[in-house]
Amino acid sequence: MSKIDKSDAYPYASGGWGSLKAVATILLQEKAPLTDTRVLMHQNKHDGFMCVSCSWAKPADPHTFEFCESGAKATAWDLTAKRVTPDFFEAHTVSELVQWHDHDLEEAGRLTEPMRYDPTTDRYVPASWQEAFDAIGAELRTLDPSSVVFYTSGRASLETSYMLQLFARMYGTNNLPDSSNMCHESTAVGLKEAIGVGVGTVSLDDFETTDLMFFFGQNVGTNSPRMLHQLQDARKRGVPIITFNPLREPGLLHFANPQSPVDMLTPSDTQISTQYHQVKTGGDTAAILGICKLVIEADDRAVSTSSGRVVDAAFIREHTNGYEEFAQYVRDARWDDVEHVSGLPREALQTAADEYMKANAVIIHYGMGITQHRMGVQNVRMLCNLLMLRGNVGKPGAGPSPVRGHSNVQGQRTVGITEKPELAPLDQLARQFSFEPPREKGMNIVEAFEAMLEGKINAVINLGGNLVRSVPDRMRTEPAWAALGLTVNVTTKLNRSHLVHGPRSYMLPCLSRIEIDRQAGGAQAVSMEDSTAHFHGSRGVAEPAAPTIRSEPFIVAGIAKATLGEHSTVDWDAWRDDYSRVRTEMSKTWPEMFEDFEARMWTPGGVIRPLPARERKWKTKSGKAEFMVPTSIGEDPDMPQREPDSLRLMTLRSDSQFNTTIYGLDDRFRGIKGTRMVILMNPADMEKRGLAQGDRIGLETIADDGVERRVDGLTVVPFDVPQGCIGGYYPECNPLLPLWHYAKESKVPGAKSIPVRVLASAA
Ligand SMILES: Nc1nc2c(c(=O)[nH]1)N[C@H]1C(S)=C(S)[C@@H](COP(=O)(O)OP(=O)(O)OC[C@H]3O[C@@H](n4cnc5c(=O)[nH]c(N)nc54)[C@H](O)[C@@H]3O)O[C@H]1N2
Ligand SMILES: Nc1nc2c(c(=O)[nH]1)N[C@H]1C(S)=C(S)[C@@H](COP(=O)(O)OP(=O)(O)OC[C@H]3O[C@@H](n4cnc5c(=O)[nH]c(N)nc54)[C@H](O)[C@@H]3O)O[C@H]1N2
Ligand SMILES: [Mo]
Repeated sequence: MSKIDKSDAYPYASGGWGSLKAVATILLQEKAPLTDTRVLMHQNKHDGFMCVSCSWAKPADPHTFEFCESGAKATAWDLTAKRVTPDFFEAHTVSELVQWHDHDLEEAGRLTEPMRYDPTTDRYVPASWQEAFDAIGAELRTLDPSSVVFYTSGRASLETSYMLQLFARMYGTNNLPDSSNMCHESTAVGLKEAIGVGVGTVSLDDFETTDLMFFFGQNVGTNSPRMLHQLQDARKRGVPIITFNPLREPGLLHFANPQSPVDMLTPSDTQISTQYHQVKTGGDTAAILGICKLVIEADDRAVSTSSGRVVDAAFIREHTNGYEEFAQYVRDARWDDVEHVSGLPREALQTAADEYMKANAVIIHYGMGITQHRMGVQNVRMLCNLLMLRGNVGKPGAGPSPVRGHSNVQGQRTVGITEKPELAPLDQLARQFSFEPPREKGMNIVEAFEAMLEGKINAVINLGGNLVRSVPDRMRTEPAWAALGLTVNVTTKLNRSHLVHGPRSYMLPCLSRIEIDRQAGGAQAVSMEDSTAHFHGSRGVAEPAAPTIRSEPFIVAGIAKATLGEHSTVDWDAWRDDYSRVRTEMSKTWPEMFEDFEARMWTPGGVIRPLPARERKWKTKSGKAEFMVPTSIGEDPDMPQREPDSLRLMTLRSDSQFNTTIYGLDDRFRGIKGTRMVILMNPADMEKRGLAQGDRIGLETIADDGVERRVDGLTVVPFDVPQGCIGGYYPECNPLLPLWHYAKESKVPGAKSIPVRVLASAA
C-alpha cells in the first residue's frame, strides 16, 4: 500500500482552480453564448435539464451550481456557436474529412440539416426530413430484420429509448445493443445473479449513514466529479475511503471544491482516499479474495474462541445461498497466489480487511477497472461476496454502487433497450400494441460486429455513438463498417463513424436535451434514470442550434412511421407531438415503475425505482442472495501463454474527453500535455527495455489468432503504476483490443487488460 499524506498533493487537486480554468477555457473555445452561465444554473435542477455528461445522482437540494468541470465542458460542447451547414459539406469531400483528427470533426460544430451521402460526388448533400425518412424506411422494408442493428448510445432519454425498442421489435428484431454492452453489462449480469437486480442499490442518503467506502477501478475525479460532493461530506464525517487502482490517480487522492470559497481560498483540500492499493490490472478478484480470507479466518477464530462473530451469520443464514462452499474455497486459497496475482502484500490487504471488519455499513463503488475484463462478471460477483460476508446489502449506508457512465445508460435498459428477450416485457408489449414481437435473442455489440465481419449485417441505425472508434479491433471492424449497405446516424455532431461508410449513409441532426424541444403539443420534456436508480424529468432551456434540427423522438417516430407504414398499431405522429403519450404507454408497460409518472418525474431528487434487493427481497433463481466460488483467480484463462516480457495494457480516459469525444489533448490530472499518444509505464519496466522518458515505441497485441494488431508512435511517460501494467488512451489504443477478448458472460470487451509487447516504433 502507498501511504497517503499531504506531500502527495497534486498541484491541482480534482476540482479546485484548475477545474475552473478548464471550464473557462472551453466556454471561450466554443464561443458558447453568454447565456451559458444561466444555462449552467439550470443544470441538474429539478426544473431544468439533466446533465448530458455522466449519470451520477441528482440531489433533492442541489448546490447553486450543481455541475462539475466535465458537465460544464459537455454543455459548452453542445451549445457551441459553431455550425456544420450544407456549405461545409460542399467545401469538403468525405475522403478529405476522413483525414481530419477526431477532435476537429466534432469541433467543427453542430450539424444543422439532414444530410445524405452522395457516392457520385463523395459528398454529403442536403435531404429534406421527409425524403430521408422515406428513403430509410423504403430500404429497411427490403431487408431481413435480423440483418439490421439498432444501436443506442447511453444518452438518449427514456421516451426515445422506449420508442426505439418498440420500433425495432415491430420491425422484427431484438438486435438492440447499447453502449452498456461495452461498459456495465458485467454489472447487469453479475448483480442480477448475486442479488436479483442488475443495478446498484445505493442511494444518496446512504452516503450519510455509511461508515466505509471502497473504490474499485473507478476514477471519480475525472468521470463522475459531482460525486465528489458526497465523498467530501462523508470524508468530513471521518468516513475512510479505500481505493484499489493500479494507477495513482490524482483525482482519487485529493479534492478541492471549486464551489466552496473556503476550499478555494485555503490550501486545505480534502483527502479522498485514506488507503490506496495499487493492485495489478486484472488482480481484483485476487485482492478481494485476500480480504475475504482475512475476514473468514478472523471469523473462524471467533467461533473457536466463542467470541462475537465477524461475519454477519444471521444475514448469511437467512438471506444467502452458497456460503459454506465459498468459505471453504477462501480458506483453501494460498497467500502466494493472492499476492502474486493481485500484486499486493498480505499486510496491505490486512489493513483493508481491518477497516472492513470495523465498519457496520459499507459501500463499494466500482467502475470500468472491474467490468472491462475477461473475468469482469466474476469481479462483480466477488465484490458482492465481500459485501454479503457482513450483511452489507439491503441496509442503510451499504451496498454495491456501480458508477454508471452515460447519463441515461441505466434507464435505456430499464425501458426495453436490450438484445436479451427475457429482459424485455415481450408479452406485455404484445398485448399493449397488438403485435407479435420477435422472441429470438438479438445481438449485443460484440455479436453485431462478429456478424458484420462475416458480412451478415446490412444496416445499422445509430441513436448516437461513434462505433468505429468505440468498439475493439479497429483495423478489422472499421472495414466491416465501411461495407455496410446503409448507416443512419442520429447525431448532434460529425464523427468518424459518419465518414467511414458504404453506399448509403445519413446524418440526421438532433437536438441536445439542453435545448428547448418545441413540438405541436408545446415544449416537451423527457426523462432519465441516474446511477442510483432514480428517475428525473429534464426540460431544455437553450434555443436550438438551428431551426432545422429535430428532436430524437421526432426522428425515431419519422423513421418508424416510414418503415412500418400501415402495419403499425402506434400513432407515431401523436407520440412525436406530445411525449406524455409515450410516458402513458411506459406506465402501462411497467405500472410499478411509472405509475403517475407525469407528475412524479419532477420530484426533487427523483423517483426511486423499486429495487427488491434494497428490502432484502432476492429475485434470484433460489430466492436468496448468492455467494459465488470464483472459477479462476487469474485474469485471462484462455489467452496464450504470456511471454516473460509481456505487459498488460489498460485503456483509459482523460478529463479532456467524453468517450470518443475529444475536447482537448491535455490530461490535466495526470499531468500530460499536448498529446494522447502516450504510454504510462513503471520506470523499472522502462529501464528493463532500455527506454527513456519521451522515447517512441510501438505496441503489438500478444495473441495467437494470426491477426497483426499494432499501434505506433506512442511516447513513453514514466508513471506510478505497478510493474507489468501500462496505461494508454481509449480510443487511440482500440486497434490493440481483439474483438474476442471479452468477458464470457457479459461480452464486455476486456479493455482494461490487453496483453502486449513493446516494439520499436514504425512511426
Ligand atoms: N470526463 C468524462 N466522464 C465520463 C466519461 C468520459 O469519457 N469522460 N465516460 C463516461 C462513461 S461511458 C463511463 S462508462 C464512465 C467510466 O468511468 P470509469 O469507470 O472511472 O472508467 P475508466 O476511466 O475507463 O477507468 C477507471 C479506472 O480503472 C482503473 N483500472 C484499470 N484497470 C484496473 C484493474 O484491473 N483494477 C482496478 N481496480 N482498477 C483498474 C484505471 O486506472 C482508472 O482509474 O465515465 C463516464 N464519465
Ligand atoms: N478501449 C476501450 N474501448 C471502450 C471503452 C474503454 O474504456 N476502452 N469504453 C467503452 C464504454 S464504457 C462506452 S460507454 C463506449 C461508448 O461508445 P459510443 O456510444 O459509441 O460513443 P460516445 O463517444 O459516447 O458517442 C459520441 C457521439 O454521440 C453523439 N451524440 C452526442 N450527444 C448526442 C445526443 O444528445 N443525441 C444523439 N443522438 N447523439 C449524440 C455524437 O455524434 C458523438 O460523436 O465505448 C467503449 N469503448
Ligand atoms: Mo460507458
